[in-house]
Amino acid sequence: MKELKVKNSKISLIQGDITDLQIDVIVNAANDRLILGGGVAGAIRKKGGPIIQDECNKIGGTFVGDAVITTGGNLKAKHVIHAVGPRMGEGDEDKKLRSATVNSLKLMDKFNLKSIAFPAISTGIFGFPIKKCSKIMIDTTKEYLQTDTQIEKVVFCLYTASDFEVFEKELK
Ligand code: AR6
Repeated sequence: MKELKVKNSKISLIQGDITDLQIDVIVNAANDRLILGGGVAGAIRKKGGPIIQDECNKIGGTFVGDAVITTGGNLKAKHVIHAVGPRMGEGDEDKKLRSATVNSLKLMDKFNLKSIAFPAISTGIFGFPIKKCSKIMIDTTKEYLQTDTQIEKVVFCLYTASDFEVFEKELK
């Protein structure tokens, strides 16, 4: 299944590069210092331009499990939400991944934004297992969309075909 309706919203899956999406918000798999390194962050830095890192520097950093918002710079997306996922091995990883997902969705409602695309947070450089990530991120999103939200669309954008399959199985 590539799409699931939850109350008034929709969850969908797509395979590809998240920085190519035309959507209100794309999510960066960030670190707590908000320094854009490799992976998704590197792609955002390259395509979005230096203004995104500049705004991150002004914010300065945040805790693991939190999320902050900046402009999308030159990206097609209007904004980037920087969600700080856990590094595998630091402890309390599941709770922190759930929190990074919820706090991103809360920012959407705070700023009255309608559509958001997430990567598989923490599953690259930070080493979190993809299957567990798919369960945590999808369950958390379903629960959030059951509440009183004005988010219309949540996309999970998976980079590889195998990661896409894992999310597809979990959404069923
Ligand atoms: N579009 C969609 N997904 C992607 C893309 C892309 N362009 N590029 C990679 N992925 P990662 P993390 C997938 O490493 O593990 C950085 O240095 C990738 O295959 O981006 O949370 C930051 O600055 C993987 O499944 O994020 C942090 O310090 C997923 O996105 C740190 O890495 C997340 O991989 C964050 O590590």
